[in-house]
Amino acid sequence: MLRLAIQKSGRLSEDSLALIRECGISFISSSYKLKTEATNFPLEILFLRDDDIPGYVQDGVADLGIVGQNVLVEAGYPNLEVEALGFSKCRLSLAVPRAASYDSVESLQGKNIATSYPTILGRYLAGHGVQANLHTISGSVEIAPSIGLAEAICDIVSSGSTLLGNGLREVETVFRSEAVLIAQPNLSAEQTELLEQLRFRMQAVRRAKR
Ligand code: PRT
Ligand code: ZN
Repeated sequence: MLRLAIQKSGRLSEDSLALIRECGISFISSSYKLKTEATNFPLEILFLRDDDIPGYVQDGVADLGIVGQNVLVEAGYPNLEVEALGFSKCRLSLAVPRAASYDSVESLQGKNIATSYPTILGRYLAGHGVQANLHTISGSVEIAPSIGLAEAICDIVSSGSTLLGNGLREVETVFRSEAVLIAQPNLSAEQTELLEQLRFRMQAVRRAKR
């Protein structure tokens, strides 16, 4: 038996459920349930907040998970990744107010930057020799410059319309992300065999879409 954790409700949920179904796995899902069991594969599905998924898989509470690489790497468990899934593609980018002067990442030296991704951003800035003051906030990062909290932000971008709507200009891509399948490090031989079956089916689903 394998326990797979997926996001309960959010941007990953629909595509995660669709992928499991496209792998030929049947289950009954209802929006209020926290877990469900597949009827034709030894799989239990847990519905969780995406931020909790890397930790649960690292600890073995869940055997597998589907989560964005941004959340996985920020949580500090990049080595749990076993398969890139090709959906929920986005990027973590630095942005500044449209009118602000900006030449390169060195322009951020000594500045205040608001983000929900202090680990990934801190590593990026250190790699460029830039020291900045990171303000970690968990949501509505894009309003930070207009309320005087920060001179720049670092947040997830997909179409770019949220930045535009808040008078911000995207200046650097810090990290590219997509949804990935993750697995706990201590699967039994039997579970590893099931994981390989699942990965084989996931790869076939992706190939069929190309
Ligand atoms: O409740 P829970 O904690 O489970 O969910 P959540 O609110 O933390 O996450 P959710 O559902 O918003 O996102 C889940 C994952 O989807 C993220 O971790 C990313 O891997 C991926 N993803 C893909 C995105 C986006 N695209 C995205 N556009 N996550 C967030 N956004 C937000 C972004 O934060 C910004 O506010 O959308 C806005 C920007 O979008 P554009 O299109 O205007 O650029
Ligand atoms: Zn979350």
